[in-house]
Amino acid sequence: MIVVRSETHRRHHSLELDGATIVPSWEAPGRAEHVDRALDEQGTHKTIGPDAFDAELVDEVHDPEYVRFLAGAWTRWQAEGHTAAGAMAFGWPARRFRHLRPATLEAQLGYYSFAADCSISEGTWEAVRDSAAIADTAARQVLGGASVVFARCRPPGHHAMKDQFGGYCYLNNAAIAAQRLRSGGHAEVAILDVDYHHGNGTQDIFYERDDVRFCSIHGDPSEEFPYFLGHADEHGAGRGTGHNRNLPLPRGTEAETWFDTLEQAIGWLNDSSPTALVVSLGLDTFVDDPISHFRLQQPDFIRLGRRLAAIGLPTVLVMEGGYATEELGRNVGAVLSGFETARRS
Ligand code: SP5
Ligand code: ZN
Repeated sequence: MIVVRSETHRRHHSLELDGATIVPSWEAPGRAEHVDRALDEQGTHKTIGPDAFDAELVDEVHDPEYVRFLAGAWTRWQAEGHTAAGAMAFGWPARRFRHLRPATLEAQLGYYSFAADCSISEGTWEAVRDSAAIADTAARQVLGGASVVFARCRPPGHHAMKDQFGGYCYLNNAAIAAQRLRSGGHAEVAILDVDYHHGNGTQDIFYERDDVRFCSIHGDPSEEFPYFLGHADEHGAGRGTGHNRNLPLPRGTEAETWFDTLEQAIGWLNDSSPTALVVSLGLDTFVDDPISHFRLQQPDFIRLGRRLAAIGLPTVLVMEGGYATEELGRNVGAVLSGFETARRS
């Protein structure tokens, strides 16, 4: 399988709130390092680096002002005289506040984010930019004729809204891949999100569009992050009505129920006859994930890879979450080898 990756992610060290304490994020460089090592050991992959970041493409799925905000945030944070090692919001335009964009970087952090689980510091933008370019490059490889490509993105992307970061995500890598497939000629693209958390950002970006259909299987937002989006009654709006589907499941869900739900998701995505597939591949459904509560085991990831391959579409696999860092490499490797075995036969 073609794997797209880069080392720039190492410059991104995020912090997150844990109760009232700031701690190093679960979303740490070691995640990608374990994945890269495991895939190198498998030895069956062709590794390439990302093409240049395409700002025009990214502006089709994100607010250009937001992208500019991300790109300049660290410099502005320092210019405003802050000495903290990471920039993070502490005030948001919650109920009955006005949604006007404030002037300072400190205040704009709240305007352009929805959670205090990720920060911006030196190197964050470079990592975010490369991660987006990795997803774009993977989609271009598929447009060039590859049957499946793995985009080893870090930081992840599916929580990133049109103009808000959060959930360890800044730019929406899966949305960027889907947009590239659209502009490369695929009339209808399907996005399947199997991360433990709802892909609120991807849903937001395509909610009023009928050319990219989105389905997410995730922990019920009534008890899981991102809490305020991801319910079963969110079907899309305007032209996009009927093109969004959420399949929330309770904490403790076992593989059997999860794979039954996967069948529903795939059946629904196929209803509109898409010609290309983007998978938001979160591995935090793993039984030993430290922040998640589904119960998939390593062999289940082989099964997942086989099932994704059987959909039979040109596919971009985009890495999202997964915080059992030691096992993450083997779990990603399981999906990829399951996929390849099925597609060869
Ligand atoms: C891409 C992705 O998987 N993002 C997930 C972001 C979740 N961030 C909030 C997590 C809060 C979990 N708190 C767990 C505390 C365990 N002691
Ligand atoms: Zn997740």
